[in-house]
Amino acid sequence: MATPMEAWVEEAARLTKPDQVVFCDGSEAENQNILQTMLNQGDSYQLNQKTYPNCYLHRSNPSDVARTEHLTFISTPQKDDVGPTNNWMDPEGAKFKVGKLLDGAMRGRIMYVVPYIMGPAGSPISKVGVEVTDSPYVVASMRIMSRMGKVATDQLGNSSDFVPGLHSIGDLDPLRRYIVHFPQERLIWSVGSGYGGNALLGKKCFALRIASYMARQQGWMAEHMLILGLESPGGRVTYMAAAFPSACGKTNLAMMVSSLQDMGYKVWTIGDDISWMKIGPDGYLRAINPEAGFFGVAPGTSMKTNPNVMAALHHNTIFTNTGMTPEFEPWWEGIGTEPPPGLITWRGEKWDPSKGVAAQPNSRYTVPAKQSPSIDPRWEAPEGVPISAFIFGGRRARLAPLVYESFNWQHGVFVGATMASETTAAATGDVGITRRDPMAMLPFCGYNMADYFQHWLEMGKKIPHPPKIFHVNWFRKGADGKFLWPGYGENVRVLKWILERVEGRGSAQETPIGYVPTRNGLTLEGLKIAPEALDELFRVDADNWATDLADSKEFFAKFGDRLPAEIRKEHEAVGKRFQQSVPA
Ligand code: GTP
Ligand code: SPV
Ligand code: MN
Repeated sequence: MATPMEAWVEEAARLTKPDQVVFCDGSEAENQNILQTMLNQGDSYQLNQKTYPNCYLHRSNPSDVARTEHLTFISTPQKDDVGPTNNWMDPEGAKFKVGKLLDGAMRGRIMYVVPYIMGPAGSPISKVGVEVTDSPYVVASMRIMSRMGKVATDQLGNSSDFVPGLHSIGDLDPLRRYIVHFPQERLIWSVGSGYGGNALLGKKCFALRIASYMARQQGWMAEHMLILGLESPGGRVTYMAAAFPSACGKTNLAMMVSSLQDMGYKVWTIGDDISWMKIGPDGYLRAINPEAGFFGVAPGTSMKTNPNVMAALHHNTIFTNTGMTPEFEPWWEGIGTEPPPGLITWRGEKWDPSKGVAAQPNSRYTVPAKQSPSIDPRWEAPEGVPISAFIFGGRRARLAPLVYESFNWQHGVFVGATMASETTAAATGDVGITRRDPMAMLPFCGYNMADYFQHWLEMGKKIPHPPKIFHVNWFRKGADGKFLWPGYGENVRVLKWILERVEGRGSAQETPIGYVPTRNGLTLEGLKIAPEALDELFRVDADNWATDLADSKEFFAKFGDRLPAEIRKEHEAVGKRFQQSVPA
């Protein structure tokens, strides 16, 4: 008798008609084979094996370098169940339309079957997925990003409890590219892209879109959040999870080298992108990182900004769309060295400064998490780590202060729901446009966001020791257009204040938007920053906030009656607090 997994694989093969089906076991020998196939396809290069052992560069199709949100769909019978922020297709129509593109898509190709676990093997919070794909690059990447192969097949056994994902690169034509989720069937279909979140189906498709839908049904949370541990003097570690939109600093915060190390503050990494959380027997929200690797933004990564990841990247790493030096080493803008003579761009051309950047702005590295010197000894703890603080944030050049604390859970949910950020290169489309992005989940919530806010409100009532909720902004700019805050390793100063607030210490002053640190609340020793810059960093400008409240009101109106009354109440309350506060 075929197992449920084998039966589904057979069905997928009947549709896509590959020449051959290969079940992956995750072994090193198999990996070397897959990497060789990648090299044979001509879009990948072996990097310098002396300085970058077992490292590769992959170039994706130039039309396929980021998530494509306008081609990403949630497919449910009722359109209203996906809400105004998701693209919708009816399941029958989607199966027909995308089915036609998948029909025979793997002719002449190998179909790899990739069983994988999201989360540590054996953890009660982990889940199994099975991706079939015709891309060896996807197989090699999934091997780094998840627990892949035999370990997953063993965990699954004869069970039908897995999320199937059917992926084919198709012909890579954006006109025939679709990423479709069927949350009721817990099924993913992706065709026409070989890049990141479009193709590594365990990541955004399963661990966020499908998992967020399951989490609401089952009373847990699947969030676009990093998880870090802040060690304080004496060695105690306090865990925090932070949601920032794509390319807004999650990886960098999770892996930072603290500038307050001498004072005894150090940051440990659990995860850099996704958090799955369940209420533990101790009444705390327990978080695991469902991933096993980091798929991080390369440009801007250097020994100065993120030495931990730089140390991790020198072996067993796949680089995607970075530049390459004549010594076969990866190179990108902001790596900390001058562009060397003979530099090759991500498109494979000789670099010429007049023609722009050498590395694609969304070029990335794929590296095993355990290679980071900052990896937390508890990063694979099956029960997860207890979360004491949630941190929301984004790129707000003018509005949000460096940090503020919400008054309570309900207000904190409102703070998350009113998040907005300037768009980045992580998705196709314009860069630098401010858009609403609640909880950094706008592109990743697998159902109606009004129901998602309701789920957050309900979780707050159920968690005996709920995390305190904060908001940060590393990206505020001065009149000269430059960032006011040095960011990166200096962000630990903000984490330290957050820790103090969690512990009931830390000095703060009340403003209409929440508690902001007092001038001596934030540890500034050893930091060169002008007092005027600090004034601007903490300024809560009533006019700017009025404009933003009008904008979020318009955004919330899209949800109609489905929007929870609590969100509307909090919206009115902050407006009132501004009216009552005496202008400075
Ligand atoms: P995804 O992987 O797309 O979800 O992104 P992410 O949220 O992990 O963002 P990441 O840490 O990769 O940072 C994205 C960009 O922001 C990089 O170019 C970083 O150099 C830059 N960045 C990160 N942290 C800071 C900071 O504190 N200050 C400033 N100015 N830039 C930062
Ligand atoms: C993001 O865009 O938030 C990422 C990269 O983490 S991707 O895997 O492409 O979604
Ligand atoms: Mn992300």
